[in-house]
Amino acid sequence: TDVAIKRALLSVSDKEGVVDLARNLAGRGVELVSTGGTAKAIRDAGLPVKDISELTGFPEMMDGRVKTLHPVVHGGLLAVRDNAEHVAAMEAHGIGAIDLLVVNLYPFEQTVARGGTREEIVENIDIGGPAMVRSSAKNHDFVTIVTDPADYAELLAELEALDGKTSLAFRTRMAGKAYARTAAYDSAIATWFAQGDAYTNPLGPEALKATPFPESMTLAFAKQDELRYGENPHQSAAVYVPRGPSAMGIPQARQVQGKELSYNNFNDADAALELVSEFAGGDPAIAIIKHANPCGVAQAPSLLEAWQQALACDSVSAFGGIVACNRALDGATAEAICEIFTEVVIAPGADDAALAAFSAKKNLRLLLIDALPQANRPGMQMKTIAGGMLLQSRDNGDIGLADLKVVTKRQPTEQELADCLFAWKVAKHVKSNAIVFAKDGATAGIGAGQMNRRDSGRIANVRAQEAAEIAGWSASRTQGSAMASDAFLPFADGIEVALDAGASVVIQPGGAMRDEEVIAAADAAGLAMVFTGMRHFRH
Ligand code: 93A
Repeated sequence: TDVAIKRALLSVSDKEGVVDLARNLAGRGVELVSTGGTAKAIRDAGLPVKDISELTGFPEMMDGRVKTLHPVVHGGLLAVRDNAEHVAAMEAHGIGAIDLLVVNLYPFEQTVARGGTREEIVENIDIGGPAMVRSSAKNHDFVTIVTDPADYAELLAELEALDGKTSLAFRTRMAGKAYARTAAYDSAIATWFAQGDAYTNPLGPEALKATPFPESMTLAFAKQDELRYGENPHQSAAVYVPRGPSAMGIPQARQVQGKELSYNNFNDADAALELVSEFAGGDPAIAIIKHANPCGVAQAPSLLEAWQQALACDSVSAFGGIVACNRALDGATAEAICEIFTEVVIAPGADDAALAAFSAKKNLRLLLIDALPQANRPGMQMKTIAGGMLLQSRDNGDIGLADLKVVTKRQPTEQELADCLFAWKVAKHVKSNAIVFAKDGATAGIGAGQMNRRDSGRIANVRAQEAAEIAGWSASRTQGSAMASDAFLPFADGIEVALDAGASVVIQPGGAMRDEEVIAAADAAGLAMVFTGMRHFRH
């Protein structure tokens, strides 16, 4: 099953290493055939090479769109060498066998990535290349296909070891790789059509609405980094990025210093970044994240105050936390952050004083991004389940003052409404069931991830009391706070949670069967309550 290489066709866009390969092949007495640019490169190196047009009897034409699409090429690649009929057809039509195909495709992905024009992108859809790749890979019993310059060395080692031949094992492996390449290539093309880039795709952004879940999704991502391990040391993990344009996020961040990012760092840093992005363009804001949940969030006139207020919410949990800011870091804030052990800090920039402060903490991972991701951008979220995958559009739901419906007799004050909206933004980023108390632009207590809403409320309350003890405050910051609940309060006892904590106003979606009872309980206690009409489950 070892097959001798007597004739090779080389047609590569990425010319790297092709001349050295050609030299080695020629030295072995392999006849070389090639397309325009590749033939020129080989000829310029003083090596003998035949033009493809000599084989086909046609010039390369139509801007190169038609150069190898010819029976003399595909017959040479597809003919089954030990099939008498195939051999007779080759003889009858003057088709010579091609034993080795070296092809890499027009740089479609790179053309999209560098923001090429629509014409450039379309012209970089390779037709003849993938056709030959697929022909050879199908006929791997006889033909060797190499699509990656990184595999030239192995090909030569194979020829060296097998006296000018390749093994079936090698050809089979390369054939599989070849189909993976053409699949990814077509997927990138399909993704470009589906993404509806307003500038380059004639379908515009409408294309995205038409195909919210492109079939090509699973092939639309490229591996960026292998991680040391996953959520736990016995799990493997990697970071993938879309092959097309993507939102700004942790994979796009520049790591200025610190240890390598772990899987959990990525996950937590993402949660932190998404949360502060809710405050883009607003006053300085900071979020501290632990295990993908915020343990303190604050917005204040200065970043330093925001840090102090966020930390005061739960300084115990903040140890080893992930910190994100909605603006560039300054020296005073950086120094304050350095006072406690912090795993990751992420911000859209840092001044020299901040960089100097962090540099003293060698292990702290500092990530800088060009801009915050847009909180209300469209996008997908995926989760695998046994036997399949769930895809949903991301939770980009956004409400403002105008969306709030006051349902109690007492109208909330302006300050209470501001606290409500702040608590609501944070609750959106807390795992369900989520209860968040907030006052004066800072979280006062956060309860996350409990199986019932009352427990989340209790935990938020206990945390707030502990924070008050640590800070030496006379009362917990939940006194006079807003309580946000990520989903409706199903029973009147939800109001008791608010009262226990001393909250004065409640923000929740509303829409429970017992809304009337819940409203009555709030009225009886003199609480104000607003409905958002929108839920923010997060699991
Ligand atoms: O435009 S094509 O789709 N039509 C073809 O017939 C064809 N044959 C090879 N592109 C075609 N190719 C591609 O040309 C190869 O896949 C390779 O990427 C490139 C090499 O061209 P050159 O040798 O002229 O630089």
